[in-house]
Amino acid sequence: SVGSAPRAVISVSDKTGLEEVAEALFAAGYDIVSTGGTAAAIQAAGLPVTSVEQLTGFPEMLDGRVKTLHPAVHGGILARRDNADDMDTIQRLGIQKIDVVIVNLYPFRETVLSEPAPSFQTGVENIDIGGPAMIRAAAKNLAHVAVLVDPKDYRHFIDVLSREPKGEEMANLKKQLAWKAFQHCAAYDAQVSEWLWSQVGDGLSPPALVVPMQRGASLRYGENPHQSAAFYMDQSLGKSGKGGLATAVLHHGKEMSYNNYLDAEAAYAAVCDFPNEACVIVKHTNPCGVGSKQDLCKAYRCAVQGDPISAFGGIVAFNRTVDEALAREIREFRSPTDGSTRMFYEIVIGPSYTPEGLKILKGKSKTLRILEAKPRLPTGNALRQVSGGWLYQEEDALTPDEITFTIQSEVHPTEQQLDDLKFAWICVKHVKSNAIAIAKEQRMLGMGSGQPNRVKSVEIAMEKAASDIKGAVLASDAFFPFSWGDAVEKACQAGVSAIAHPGGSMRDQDAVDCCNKYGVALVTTGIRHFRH
Ligand code: 93A
Repeated sequence: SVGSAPRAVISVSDKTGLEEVAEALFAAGYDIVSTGGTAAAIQAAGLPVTSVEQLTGFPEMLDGRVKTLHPAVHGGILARRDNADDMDTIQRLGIQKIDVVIVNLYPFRETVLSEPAPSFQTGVENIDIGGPAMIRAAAKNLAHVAVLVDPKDYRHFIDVLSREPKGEEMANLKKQLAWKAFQHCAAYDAQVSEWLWSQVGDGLSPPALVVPMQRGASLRYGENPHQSAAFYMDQSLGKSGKGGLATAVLHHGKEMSYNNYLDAEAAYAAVCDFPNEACVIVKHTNPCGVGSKQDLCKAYRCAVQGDPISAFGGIVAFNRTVDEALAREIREFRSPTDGSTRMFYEIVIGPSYTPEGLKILKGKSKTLRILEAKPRLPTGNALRQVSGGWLYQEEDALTPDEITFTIQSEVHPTEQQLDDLKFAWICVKHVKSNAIAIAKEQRMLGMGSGQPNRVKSVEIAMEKAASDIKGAVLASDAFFPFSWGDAVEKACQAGVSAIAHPGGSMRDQDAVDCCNKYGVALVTTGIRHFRH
């Protein structure tokens, strides 16, 4: 029968606020049509409700797969009120128009993420079909139909409905509800697609629209125990063989923590920047030991000796295969400051292990995490969060090969010094600003990081380099604002033989004059490596 009262269809899995909105619609003179569970809840609240079966003349069937998928529902939603043909058609077919659609979908995401993981079939059955069809139909007919997908919007809708049910405010609200409705369906479909992908894998050509983030393992906690955390995998990178931590294999040890991921990333990014065999040891995302030697065992020893106290409990990264000899070295090496204690590490990470090497490393400790990761390639993109948004930048992917080291001083650096400057330049790129690295013979002797004033970073780096500083080189991630009596002169007086900085300061000439006075070589790179 074609009644004259306005009509609302309500079909919700999340029944929050249901009673309130149904009551308000009833008070405004609406007939309410509902699916099984929703109708039962409305009835229980003491309100009259028509079941969707009564409306369609069909029972809910196929275990509820087909409930609302019927012309009596969709014709009623989609008919254009200002189109005479549409109105004649539905009248002839005995279909009554539907003015309000309140739908939220099967809790797909909650279901597939619940523990223990549900079966594949359960996941599939939780894909809502009829709900999105109604939401999309109502949103398309936004000129005439209001569609609500979020209980948080009920209150506002009820207010506008009671104030001016057919006025301009309601017309605007319908349009806003429509965009939200499509957003709701799009997010829902993305979740379904992601889950299916995780179940069946890919193998097809990538879809035009890539949903990049895949929630991976939950982590025990974040930077601190009171912060919850998770790893999100970038599908486009992880599966394309570009490597990175998402696809790294954990051969042994405790599960990876949030801080482990951060530190492993810092260590691996740094070590993969070195063209020759290298070892980088990281503590709190800063390289504290770096060595590059043809013999990887030597590189490792140099890295530890650079700062054994900091290296203790650190992350050790290599850019070449970890073999038996190296594994033995890592297992046995004793702290140079305290010969009776073997070094302890959180993680060893490298591109590959020989079977023997892996076996020996596993014997070092039960907890040592042994990670195998494909050599890290620049991801191109770097995202960081600030309140209210995201900051995007291209990753700093420049290596010394792509940088011109221009000599500014009277004294020219020797080949060896230039090699060491390039080595120090890679180190400094991976140290937090203000960053200073002091190096000699392809090993880092000291670094200063994260100081708000550059001269302090220089002092810390010099203190760590101690007496080895004579003849060493120094790199600075940004130019020296002052030289005389400041960073540059202090380094010269301490015995540094060559210095690299980007240049670009108003007082660049002071740095040149100062180095000339002390007979130190000075080069500029024209490239800055801030790392905030
Ligand atoms: O299985 S469905 O895809 N087939 C349908 O025709 C259908 N119509 C509504 N799921 C369908 N719904 C969904 O049922 C709604 O999206 C809502 O989430 C749920 C409400 O069911 P109940 O009222 O029985 O709790």
